[in-house]
Formats: sequence, structure tokens, C-alpha cells
Amino acid sequence: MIVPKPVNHESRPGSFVLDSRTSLAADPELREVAAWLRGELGPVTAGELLPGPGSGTITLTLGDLPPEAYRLTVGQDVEIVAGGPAGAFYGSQTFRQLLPPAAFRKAATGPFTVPGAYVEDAPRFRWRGCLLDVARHFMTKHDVLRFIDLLALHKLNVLHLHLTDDQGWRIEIKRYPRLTEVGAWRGESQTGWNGAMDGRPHGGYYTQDDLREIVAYAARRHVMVVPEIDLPGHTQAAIAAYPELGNLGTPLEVRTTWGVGVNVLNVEDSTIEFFQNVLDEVLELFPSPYVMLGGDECRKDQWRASPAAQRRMAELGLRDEEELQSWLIHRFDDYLTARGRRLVGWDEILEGGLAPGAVVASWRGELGAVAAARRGHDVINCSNTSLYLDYRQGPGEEEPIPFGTVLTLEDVYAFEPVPEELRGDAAAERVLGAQCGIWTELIDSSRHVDYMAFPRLAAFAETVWSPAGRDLPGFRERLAAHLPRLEAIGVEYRRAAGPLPWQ
Ligand code: TNX
Repeated sequence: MIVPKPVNHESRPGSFVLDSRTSLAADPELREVAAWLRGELGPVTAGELLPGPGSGTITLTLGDLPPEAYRLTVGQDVEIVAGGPAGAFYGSQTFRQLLPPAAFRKAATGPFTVPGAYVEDAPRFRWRGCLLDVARHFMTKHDVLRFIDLLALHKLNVLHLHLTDDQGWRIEIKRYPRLTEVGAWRGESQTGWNGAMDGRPHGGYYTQDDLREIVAYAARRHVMVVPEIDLPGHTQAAIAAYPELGNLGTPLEVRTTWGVGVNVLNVEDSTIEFFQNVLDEVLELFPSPYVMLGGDECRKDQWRASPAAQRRMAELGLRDEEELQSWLIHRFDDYLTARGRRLVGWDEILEGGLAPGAVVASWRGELGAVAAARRGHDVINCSNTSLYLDYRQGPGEEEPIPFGTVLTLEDVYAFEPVPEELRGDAAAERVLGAQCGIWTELIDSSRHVDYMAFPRLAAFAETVWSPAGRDLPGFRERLAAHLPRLEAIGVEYRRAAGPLPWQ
């Protein structure tokens, strides 16, 4: 009962006993995976896992398979053969799921018996992502690390960190300290769409050392952290810190309300240079080949009213403000491409002309994914109608403050990463995978993140990892076996009934 469902899972005769005499051996290339597994199994095995008489052995070896693929055999011993470290990591995760749920407790004590099994597995898509919005509500480093473990448990491999927005700037930039001195803090916030204030200030940011730690922790779990610096819209916190980045020339506050704001960056060379300098520090912290620069929901009112923006458009021979945004994104695309990175933008970057190197994250349904893939661009399907985990999970009154439409567990499970219009088309190859999103306007704690993310994230994991095709009854059975694991870890997932965990 493995989640996400593996390609093939059979039972075999015999069984394996995990206890304090179990030993672990690994090819040198898989030493890091072995160290991680040793840590996870530590409580059960008293942390030793050294070779000894009469004990079963877990072996991790490299074999002729794709890098993320593995074969796991459980008998008297456990053998994990993998194409690379990622495959060995996923094989190890599967092995953990073959143990009883109690093995997921931090103070688990074995011995545990695992019935004989054979599993062959490999992911369907290479981008299996989740966005976490730490800008609207800051999540502590501790919570982010815990969340990375939960992604990795579900064999997801991309954490998209939404680090900046109107309501907060969360990444320390040495050259521009006011971004966090000013931009990371705001007054009491609007709690819902009704304008009610929550009566307390919010804030927080990650130091560069924190981010290095998050990146390294994630890398060890085969999760790539993709940073997002959202621009030219969603930048009020940055403009509050450095008013010269805006169009008004008057001071602004870090935004305390939700929705799409009017305050956007100006298009001066000095502003472009400012963000290029920010990017220099971002690139140093995040080795990811992808850097997300947003591009979403940029209202053009201020550019329409700004003589400087209009002058710039005239100079460049641009017809409208969409083309102006496209021009700006092109500049950053060139900047990142010259540094060996790829720009990822929300589907609005299609408007006014798509930058040549850009990858498109399609959130307003799938039309952006279809259009960009047909133009030969890589795409990530982030469709809000299937994958926005900030949307309520059921129509009931008991759900937290409603946001968006209803998106049930079954809706997420039914999601297909390749848009219908691309099926059978060579352009379908451009779909790198998919990504769910946890936007946090109305989610102000890690407990609430748990509630919104689980169990829908388990359904999402099957859509990007498991072979095509859906089997809802089968998924329900697997999930029933999986929820006790989440409970053992301490995840406050949404239960079918009962009080909300944080009330
Ligand atoms: C749209 S997705 C946004 C976010 C909001 C989200 C709420 C996207 C690119 N922009 O700023 O948080 O909806 O669901």
C-alpha cells in the first residue's frame, strides 16, 4: 500500500526483520542516501546498522536504470538497485512505507517485520512540484524543513518557494538590507475577503545562511528548491523598502490586504539593475537551474499614468503595456540565460511576446501550457482549477475561510498533467510535469498548511509519479494505509469529519 502508487508491486515469499542487528551497505555513490536512511531508521535500529552476525542486510547498489528508477526486493535481506542516488532515495522511501506506520514515529522501537515484496518503480514526470507561499504568511525555517520531508515522503522533487510578494519580502539580500528590515514586516492584516483585520502584525525572513541550509537539506532529499522573486507586480513590499523602485515617488507601506494590487515596479534602468543585483545573490544561494520571476497579475494602471513608462514605450517602439512587461521579462531572461539559468514565469509572460528561454508555469487553467508547449517552450502545469490547495476542500460550513472554488481530494486525484489538447501531439513532450500550490493569504500557520495540503498532496503525488490512468477505489485503499503514517509523523491532515485541528 505505497503512496504514490509504484509501477509494479508484488508480494514475495519470506520476510525481513528490521531490528538492532540490521546492517546497511551502500555503493560509494549512494553513501549520502544511506546516511539519510540510517537517520530515518535510527530509532528502530538504535542507530547502528553496522554489519553483525545473524542480522539482515539492506543494500543500496547502482544498476542499469534511469536515474530516478529503482527496484526493491524484500526477502531475508533488502536490496535496492537504483539508476542513481535519486532512485536509491525513492527506493528507500518505498521501503519505509513497507514498515508499519509506527516506524514513522521519532521514538519508534522495533523490531518490525516486513513481508516479502518486489517493487519496480520510476516516475512519470520529472517536475513534481509544490509551491509554498511564505510571503503572505511567513513559515519558520523549521516548518519549511519539515515540509520538505513531507514532500520527499511523497516522492515530490521541487519546492517552489514564493519568497516575495506585496505583503512581505522574505529573503535577505546583503546589498539591499531594507528589503528585509522594512519589507519583511507588516501591520495587522486582512484575514478574509470581508476586510476584517486580524489584529496582529506579521513578519519574518530567512537569512542567507537559513536559505543555504534549506537548499542543502532539500538536496539531500532530492528536492530542488526553486526561488521565486515575483515581479513586476506583487512588489509592494520591495517598493515600501525602496520607494525609488515604484512609480509614485511617494512612500508606501508593506501591504496588509489581499488581492491584486496596483503598485508595480517602474521600468527604469536603475530598477532593472537593482533586481539584477538581487538576482546575483539569489543565484549564489540557489543552485537550481530554474529561477522563477513571476510575471503574474501585473496591473498596468501605473504604467499608463506614468510619463516615464510611456516615454520608455515610445523609445522602444512598443504598442502597449503588455509589450512593456514582455520587454522587461526579456531583459531578465537574457540576464539569467547568460548565467546558465532558465527563467520560469507564470502564464501572463505569454502576453506581449514570450521570452525565448522561458519556461511557462500555467496557472490560469491550462491554456497557457498548451500555447507555450506548441511554441516549443517547456511548461509546468499548475492549473488553479485542479491544483490550488488553498481552495477549500469541501462545500461544508466547517471549512476554514473560503477561498476560491471547491477542490476536493477526488478533483485533485482526477487531474491529468498533460492537457487534453496536447494529448497525442509531439508538443506533449514539453510538459515537464505539474505543481500544486499552497498560497497562504488565508493560511497563517504550519498546522493550517497541514490541513490544506493533506491528504490532497498524496493524490497530487500519484498524478505526477504514478503511471497514467486513475483508479479511485485503489487510491482510497492506499490512502487508508497512508494516513496512519501521516498521523505517526504528526501531520494534522483534513479528516472526513470532526473538529478542525487548530480550533
Ligand atoms: C493567484 S497564482 C495568484 C496568487 C494568489 C492565488 C490565490 C498566481 C500566479 N497568482 O498571488 O495567492 O491566486 O489562490
